[in-house]
Amino acid sequence: MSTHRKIVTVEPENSETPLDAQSSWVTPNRLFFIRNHFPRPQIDLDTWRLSVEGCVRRPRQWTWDELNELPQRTVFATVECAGNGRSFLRPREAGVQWAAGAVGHAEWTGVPLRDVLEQAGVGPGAMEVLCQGADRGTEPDHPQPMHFERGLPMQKALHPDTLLALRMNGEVLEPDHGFPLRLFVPGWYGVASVKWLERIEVLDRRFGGYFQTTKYSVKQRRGDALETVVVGPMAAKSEILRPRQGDVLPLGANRVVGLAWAGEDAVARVEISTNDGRDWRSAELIGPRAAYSWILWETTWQVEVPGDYVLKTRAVGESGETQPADHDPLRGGYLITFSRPVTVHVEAAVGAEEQATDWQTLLYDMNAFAERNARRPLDVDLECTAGAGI
Ligand SMILES: Nc1nc2c(c(=O)[nH]1)N[C@H]1C(S)=C(S)[C@@H](COP(=O)(O)O)O[C@H]1N2
Ligand SMILES: [Mo]
Repeated sequence: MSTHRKIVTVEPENSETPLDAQSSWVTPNRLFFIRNHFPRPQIDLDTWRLSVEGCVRRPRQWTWDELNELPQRTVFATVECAGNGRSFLRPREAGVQWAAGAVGHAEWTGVPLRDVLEQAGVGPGAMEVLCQGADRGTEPDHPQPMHFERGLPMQKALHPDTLLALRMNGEVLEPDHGFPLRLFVPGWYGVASVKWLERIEVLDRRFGGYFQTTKYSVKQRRGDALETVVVGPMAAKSEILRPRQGDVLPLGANRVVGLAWAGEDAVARVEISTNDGRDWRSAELIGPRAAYSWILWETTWQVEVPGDYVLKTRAVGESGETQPADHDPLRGGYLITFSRPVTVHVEAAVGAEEQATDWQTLLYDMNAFAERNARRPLDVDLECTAGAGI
């Protein structure tokens, strides 16, 4: 079990959570995945300001101290990178080759974006809130330097849970997670949550920037035509944490444990198949079941016959949205939510004792793990595994 982030690319850092070490409801900050498009910007808090301008009656700036003094709100939410799981696609899609771990769950605390927009007085005709990070750079297909920036539709911008986040799991944001300030858009793919936020511009039009047109958009069929849709809300998805791909299991009772999330919704149920998707039954949901948040699930799988088995799961959100069986090619390298098979081998005589942990023991292990890891120093010695996953 690895307790380091796994490096996928070194410069800029893109690293993922080893999901086999993800054994608590909240992902410890030191294990939380990092997705950086450009080198991390140098920020001097003495001169840093958040400025709010554009279609507002009272454009103004806030210092970090001023933001910290405003009323704070806390939201628990899962964030997934829209490209998470890309390395499992065949044929391969261009982009960072994530395994399954570009996803995490944290407690986010900050000032509702709405409060700051209200102070600035949003003008009529406002359509999107352009959020600009301090980081800049180029992409192979965009040689002119640009900031990382995204336009957020007004309705989501004004939602009371959309935050100017100052803290993550109770700690001031780490540099790689956007210190001093990031936008946090619960239930949406990570790309919406702009890090190192320094400029907000209220627009009376849709923003057509690189990170929502050339990148982070998918195609959708509409009648006979294809339309381009900006990546926004997260789709329902589940992961099997144990057993792992290739595990050898004993005959009898085996526990299957995992995670599931459903974007802005709570998870309604998780279904599991142990015969490659032919038959499905419900797993048991464990712990808090809440909008935005992932949930742990488990089930006991009684196996009578030795052999190879293909396990699959599918999450169902409260709106009824279900994880698909296959990857829709129109999604390209994004929204990779198909039920990925986990193949295990069942044998008559492997240590049955060891495998049959009961739930109380697992919960104890998880809490102990979270305790040990929540407050470790942050200068983590990073492990280079070229994106190999769980
Ligand atoms: N300024 C800035 N914000 C950004 C990014 C970035 O490269 N620069 N990456 C985005 C993407 S694609 C994701 S998935 C999340 C990742 O957040 P994390 O690195 O804190 O996990 O940040 C988003 N916000
Ligand atoms: Mo992302």
